[in-house]
Amino acid sequence: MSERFSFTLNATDGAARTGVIHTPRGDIRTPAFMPVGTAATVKAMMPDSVRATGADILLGNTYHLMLRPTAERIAALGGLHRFMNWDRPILTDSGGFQVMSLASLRKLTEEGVRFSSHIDGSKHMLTPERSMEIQRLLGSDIVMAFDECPALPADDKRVAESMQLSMRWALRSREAFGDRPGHALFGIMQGGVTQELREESAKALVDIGFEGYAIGGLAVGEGQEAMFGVLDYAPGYLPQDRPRYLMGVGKPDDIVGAVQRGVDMMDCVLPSRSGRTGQGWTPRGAVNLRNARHRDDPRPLDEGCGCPACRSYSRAYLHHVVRADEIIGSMLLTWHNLQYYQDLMQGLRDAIAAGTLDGFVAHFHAQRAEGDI
Ligand code: PRF
Ligand code: ZN
Repeated sequence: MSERFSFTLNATDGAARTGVIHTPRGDIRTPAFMPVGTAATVKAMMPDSVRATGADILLGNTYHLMLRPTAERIAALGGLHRFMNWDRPILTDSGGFQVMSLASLRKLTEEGVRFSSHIDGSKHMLTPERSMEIQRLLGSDIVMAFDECPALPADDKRVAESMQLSMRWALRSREAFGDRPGHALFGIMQGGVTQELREESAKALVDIGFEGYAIGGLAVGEGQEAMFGVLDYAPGYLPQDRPRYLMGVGKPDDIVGAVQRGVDMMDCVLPSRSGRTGQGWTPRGAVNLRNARHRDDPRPLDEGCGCPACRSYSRAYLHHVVRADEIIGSMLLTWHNLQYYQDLMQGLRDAIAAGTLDGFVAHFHAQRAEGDI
């Protein structure tokens, strides 16, 4: 087992890439989808089950874990991997983005963000230095720089000032992170949908130097067309030999479009969260299992899927347990959705390796156009 963090690029197809991120806790095959385990659990899933879907890495959240059960408590109990019984790589987000969407009474200064907890109203401060400390206490393998992400649309001045603040915080994150062999620090590009700001942000990050680079500030209300517009140029500003992570994306068609444009890693709550509301994702699109049309349907959700929900249960059963609010409904649909996402990533990796990504993407869109049957 290599004790260092490194990235090997194995093949490209157009702008798309496939490779492997090596970490002391195991390899991450790219393009990779990271299931979200915000509160030290991928909701409704056991860790072995998450692994069985093909996930190589999970995402955890500084913001949630610092509030409950606290980073210090997790550290005293042996770190996040041991605490949640997941021994493979974990990437942790740095907290700023979640503070802006969840906390109240936020006050943003050069120093950091002061805020009140959404759980009990208690007051806290996050700075680049404190975020690095929390992510170290958690034992995160891939640590994210502390940044600020403005909601779009926002005027250019606000987006520029926010990006420049994030770049000063990126430098402070790098300095506070220190030298930690086997652990990686990723910088986060900001700049909204403005090409000059994206370029300026990328240059600032590359000057500082990171083990990987995230594209932040997208999927925040700008729409897919505008997001793809940014992804047509933004990955090109980043070093070829480092992983690129698109934060908080997305729907299956967002993922396919991002991979086509050179993104290596993504995360999203969608497969797990929508599984808990009765939605199942298949090659033919999203299926709402609450719908009465499934009531007498003996067929599986997706004939081509090997997950427990599809191998052993009918649409009629899934409809019943979702309607009855039974816990197994969330369990089965979360498993299925994570399986669908991981199968999609495997398909993308194989197609890039074979040089057949265009054909794969054409088939992906054709199947969705047919709709659920
Ligand atoms: N920054 C951080 N986390 C994030 C984002 C960001 O811009 C996004 C934007 N889609 C999701 N999660 N730190
Ligand atoms: Zn399935």
